[in-house]
Amino acid sequence: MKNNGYGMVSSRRSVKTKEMKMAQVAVLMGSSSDLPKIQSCLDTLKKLDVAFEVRVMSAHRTPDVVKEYISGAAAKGIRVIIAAAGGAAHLAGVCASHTILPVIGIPVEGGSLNGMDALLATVQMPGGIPVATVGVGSGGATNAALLAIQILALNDVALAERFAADRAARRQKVLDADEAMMKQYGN
Ligand code: AIR
Repeated sequence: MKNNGYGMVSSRRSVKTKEMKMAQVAVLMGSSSDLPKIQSCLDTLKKLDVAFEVRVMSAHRTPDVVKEYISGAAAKGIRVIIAAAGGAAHLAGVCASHTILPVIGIPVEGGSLNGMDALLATVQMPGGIPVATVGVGSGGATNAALLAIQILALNDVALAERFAADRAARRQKVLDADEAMMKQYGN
C-alpha cells in the first residue's frame, strides 16, 4: 500500500478507498509548458483539500480530445472546469461551449505579447457562453482555484469553513506586514 496524496492505494492494483475523493475540479491546460505558470492554482486546490484532476489538451491541437473530455465531465462528478491557455487562448471558451458546468479561464502569460493576447481571447466571449476570466499571472491562477472553491463551497459547509480560514490568514498576513513596517520606520 502507498499514499497517492488522496488516500491509500494498493501498489499492485489501483483500489479506491473511502478516503479517496472523486475529482470535483478539472484543471486543463493547453500545453505542458503552461504548468509552471499555473502551479499556484494546483497548490491552492491542494491546500484547501479539493480533489482535482489535471490534463493537457489543446483547443487547436487536440480539439477532439477537448470535446470528448468536456462532454463527459459532469457525468463523472466534475463540478467546475478551470482552463488555462496562452496566446490564441480558446481553450476555456471551447470548453464552455461544450458544457453547462461553470468554466473559469486562466490567460497564461508568455509569447510575443506576454499574455495580453490570451487575456483578450479568454475574456471576450460572445454573450450567452460565459467564461469567468481571472487575471494574467500567478495571482490569477490562485484566484481561479479560489473561485472554483467558492462555487463548490455553496454546497459544502466544511469547504466554506476552510475557505473562510484561508481568507482570514491572508488578512492576518497583511496586518503582520503592516506592524513590521511600522516598527521598521518607527511610526
Ligand atoms: N496553446 C496550445 N494550444 C492552443 C493554444 N492557445 C497555447 C498553450 C501555451 C502556448 O500555446 O496553452 O500557452 C504555447 O504552447 P507550446 O506547447 O508551444 O509551449
